[in-house]
This record gives sequence, structure tokens and C-alpha cells, in this order.
Amino acid sequence: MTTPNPPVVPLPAEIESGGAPFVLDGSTAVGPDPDAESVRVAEQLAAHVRAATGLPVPVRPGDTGAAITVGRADGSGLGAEGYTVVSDAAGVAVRADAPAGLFYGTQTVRQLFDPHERAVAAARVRDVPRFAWRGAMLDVARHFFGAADIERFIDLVSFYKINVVHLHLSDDQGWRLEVFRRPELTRVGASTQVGGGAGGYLSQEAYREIVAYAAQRFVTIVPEIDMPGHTQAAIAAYPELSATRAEATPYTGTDVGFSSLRAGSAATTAFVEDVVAELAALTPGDYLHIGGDEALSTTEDDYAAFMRAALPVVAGHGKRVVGWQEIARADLGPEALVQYWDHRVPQHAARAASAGAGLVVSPATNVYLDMKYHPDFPLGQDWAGCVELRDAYDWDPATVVDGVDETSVVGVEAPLWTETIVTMPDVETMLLPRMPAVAEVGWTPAARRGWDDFRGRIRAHGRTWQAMGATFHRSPQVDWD
Ligand code: TNX
Repeated sequence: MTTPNPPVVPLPAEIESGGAPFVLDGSTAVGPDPDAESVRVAEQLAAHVRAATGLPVPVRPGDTGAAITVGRADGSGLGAEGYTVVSDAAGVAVRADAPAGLFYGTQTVRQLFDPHERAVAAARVRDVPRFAWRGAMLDVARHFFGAADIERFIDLVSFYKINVVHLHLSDDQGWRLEVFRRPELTRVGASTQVGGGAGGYLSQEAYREIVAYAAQRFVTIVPEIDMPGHTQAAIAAYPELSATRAEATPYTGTDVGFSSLRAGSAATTAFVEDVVAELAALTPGDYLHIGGDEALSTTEDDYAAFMRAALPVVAGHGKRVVGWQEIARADLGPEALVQYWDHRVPQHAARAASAGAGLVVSPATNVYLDMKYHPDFPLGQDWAGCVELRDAYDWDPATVVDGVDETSVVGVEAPLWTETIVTMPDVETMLLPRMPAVAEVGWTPAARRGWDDFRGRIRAHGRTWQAMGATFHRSPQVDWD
């Protein structure tokens, strides 16, 4: 008989459990290495434990005798994100070669921790991720979500070792980022959203704060400005950008594919330069996402011309480009990343892979978090079918696209589109429990994964979400604790 794995999600590459747990008391302290990053990660862990237990849990930099230690492993071959955790009756040790690994190790400790018993389950963990890109996307364009909501989203996903948060910052229904050289984008373009509500936007200051908040959780923000389609909000602000009939109001419905920037015009060239320049300056991460999806009213020639002009602008500002799969119609270099989403046209992704571009895989049928869980579910869409928890879990990135193997796949990403999603409880309901399933797809070696084991581990997380005040879908596929 094998003992079930402790409820750690994503499942670590190696974990052995069993034995007496470490029980915290009023004298338990955290002793990080004295460097600033180790201390910060230790402070974050201590804050969670304090909130859950009311214990003082002081942080004492350099105290190697503390019961909980957090520090460098020195050359153990764990890489930038790997870590070890050893917990037993005497204490807990988190070790990594780099700060991100320390952070991931402490997320594992949080998941081994039972707040009622004040105990960390005994375990020996050695863990490294399968894929470098483990993403979640939030569409703040269809319905606007501000900095506090985005930070809450980052809290939830980083607990599952997600390291990329992709923000969909513009669409037909709203432009959501302040651009100093283009004030009408926010004055006009941010003034509404799906259904006609007030909309809103992130000031550059708020955006920087989000980037910093994410960095403290080892999350890279990948901002997306969607072009040349999905641009009605920009066109409402600057009608000269339009390839077709320009209407001066942002759109509040949910159709796609009707708007397009005019390729090759001086107005469009200047616009792309202004927006990309400011966005690149605001974004420390390597990547800018330029959309490129569903440009259904852009001719084939115009699409090619638009991308021929836009791709060098991104490169010229020192960033690597990411685009939705349709961008594979343009000539991409090997530094580009292409995001696969639509199973109805897999040839785009295959073409990108054969050109040497990396793929982020987001198969709508498995990881579109805006799909309904079941046909009667009150939130979400169903064009890609319903996506229950097992659908989000039971698939493999290396075999999901015909003609694309693991060497081309940089990782996975779960997008949450918000045409039907209005509030944070809506966001949480669509995210939980599917996002943790996708996080495991991105992190855990394929040979280690199994639905029955996952189902057994995720059941304990319902309590954690309740304690966090998060709403979740009580999937009937899980016997929730
Ligand atoms: C397709 S996925 C879209 C989005 C919609 C989504 C709704 C993609 C690149 N484009 O514009 O919000 O479907 O599920």
C-alpha cells in the first residue's frame, strides 16, 4: 500500500512523506540567511503563518538555530527555480540556489501546513519545474479589474508556483493603461466596458506597483496590447487609426473581429511606436504581447504589413514579442513566442514551431478558464465546450498540438477572458479549482501526474480557499474536505 501524497499542488518532482510533523508554538522563529531576498521570502512565510495561527513567529536573519530556516543551498544543482524542503519533528528547512526557489519552497511549506494543528507535515521534497513558463492571464479589458484585484489574482496564482501573469490590457471594449503620449486612449477608450459600465484604467503608477508586487512573488508581468484587431477602444479615441468606418465610441457588446488598425499608415506607425515605447519602459520583463488574434476584418496583406512594421518596434525597444497563434502568419524570428489557443486551426502553431519560435500552449478546450464548468453554469462561455476540473488536468502540453513536440513548448498558460466575468468572486469561481490543475500540468513531470492522485490532493485546498475568503466551484469531481 502506498501512502497518499500530502496535499501539495503542483505535485513536487520528488516527495517522500511520513513521520512526526513539526508543531509550531510561541517560541517558533524563522531564521533566513541574512541577504535581503532570503529575509523577504522568510517574512512572507512568517506573515502567512502568523495570520493563520496568531503565533508571533519572529524572523531572525542569520539565526541558523531557528526551527524554520530559509537559505541558500550552494551548488546543489537546483537551478533558478528548484528547491528542497525537509520537515520533521525538529523543524523545517527550505533550501534553494536562487531566490525564486526559496519562494517556491515556502509555498510548499504553506501547503504542508495545517493551521488547526499548527503543524507542518513531515516530508522530504526535492523539486524543479518541468516548464519555464507557467502562466495565467486576466482580461481587464472586457470588464475592468484594478490594482487591488490584480494583486489578489497574483496572490492566488503564485501560491501554485505560477510565474507569469499576462494582462490583457486592451480590446474593443476598453483601453486599460495610461499612455502619456496618447491621453485620449484613457479619456475616451477607458470610459466603458462590456454591458456599458464605467470601465477604468491603470495609471502608470498603478501598473508599476503591480509589476513590483508581482516581482516579490517571482511573477513576471507580460502586458498585452492587442493589435491590429480588437482595437475599437483605441479607434474610438483616435479615429484616424481605423482601417474601416470609424465610430467614436468604444464598443460594449461581445462580438469579435470587426475592428482593425489601418496597416502602413503614418497614424498607425506613430501609434504603435508611442504605445510600445511607454509599455517597454514600464515593463522590466523580457516580453511584450501584441495580440494578433482574430483580425477578421484585416486583409491578409494588411496583416502581414502590420506585423512587418510592428515586430521591429518591439525588438527596437529591447523586448521579445509574444502573439496569439495567428501571428505565425507573419515572419517570426526564433526569439518570438506564439500562444496556441484554438484547436480548430492547429496549423498556425505547427508553422511557428517549424520556424523555431517557442510555443506557450493554452488549448481552449482544456485551459480556457472562461469556459463554463457544465452547460447550466451561470458564468462563462461554451464555444470550446465545457471545461470541468478533469479536462483542465488530464492533458499533456507535449502532445496537444499535432506536429509540435516538447522541445518547442516553453510552457502553459490559462487565460481568463471576462466578457461574462464582472466581480472578483466571479474571477475566483472560474479560477478555482481549475488554475491549480493547470499549474500542475506546467510544473510536474508528466510521468508523476495522475488524476486520482490530484483529485485526492486538491480536496484539502477548498478549506484553504475558504480561509482566504475566496469563492470556488465545488466541482462534483472532488470529495471536498
Ligand atoms: C477568443 S482567445 C478570443 C478572445 C475571447 C475568447 C472568449 C483569443 C486569442 N481571442 O477575444 O475573449 O475567445 O473565450
